[in-house]
Amino acid sequence: MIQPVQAKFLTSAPSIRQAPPASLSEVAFLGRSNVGKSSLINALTGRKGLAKSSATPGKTSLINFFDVLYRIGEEGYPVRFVDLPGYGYAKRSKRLQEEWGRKLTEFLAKRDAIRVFVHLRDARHFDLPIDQQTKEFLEQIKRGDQLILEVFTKADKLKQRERAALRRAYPEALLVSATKGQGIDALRQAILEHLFGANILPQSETR
Ligand SMILES: Nc1nc2c(ncn2[C@@H]2O[C@H](COP(=O)(O)OP(=O)(O)O)[C@@H](O)[C@H]2O)c(=O)[nH]1
Ligand SMILES: [Mg+2]
Repeated sequence: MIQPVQAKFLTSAPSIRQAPPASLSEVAFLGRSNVGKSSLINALTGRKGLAKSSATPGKTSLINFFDVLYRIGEEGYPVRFVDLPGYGYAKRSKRLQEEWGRKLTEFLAKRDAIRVFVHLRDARHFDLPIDQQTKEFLEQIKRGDQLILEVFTKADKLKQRERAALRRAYPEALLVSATKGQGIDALRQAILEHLFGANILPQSETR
């Protein structure tokens, strides 16, 4: 069992220059505005109000950092989660969208501490060009010690038939629901195994 034992908000930064020193391995959560980034961080840490979730898209323009501690057996595993501003919010002015896009790509490409990119897409609209472009961008900048995890959110909104179709189209991707808890353990496991090695869990517990 992977257990979240501690999770706290560290700080917010408007850009990479104001970001805190990189003292821990970082897990960057990115996706379209309203895809469910904050809700997923709350589910992964078991702390409902940790990252501010909102029904109004396009609100967060800050990069938010959270320090999280997981425990497996007697061992502790510290990580830093980074909640990034959402992209693709149509109601924002073009100039603002471009400015946020630049800020985001700069952070993703230059923040050395990032070891995992968690790329979120809405399970109901999983083939949007902007998400495809983001995926290609991540693949271009990815270093050898970095991992891209493709995650589809809001799985609870899919019918069984749609879920099966999504799994066929993206057999490697993880399907999660922050509200129902589906896929949360599997995502914790994928993140920690990349950061700390595939043998952190007892054999009997691996997927
Ligand atoms: N049904 C369902 N709704 C979700 C899920 N995750 C997030 N939401 C809702 O989607 C909206 C945006 O979520 P939020 O986490 O703020 O997205 P963010 O903008 O990417 O940080 C909120 O109204 C959430 O309640 C999920 O797994 N299932
Ligand atoms: Mg958010």
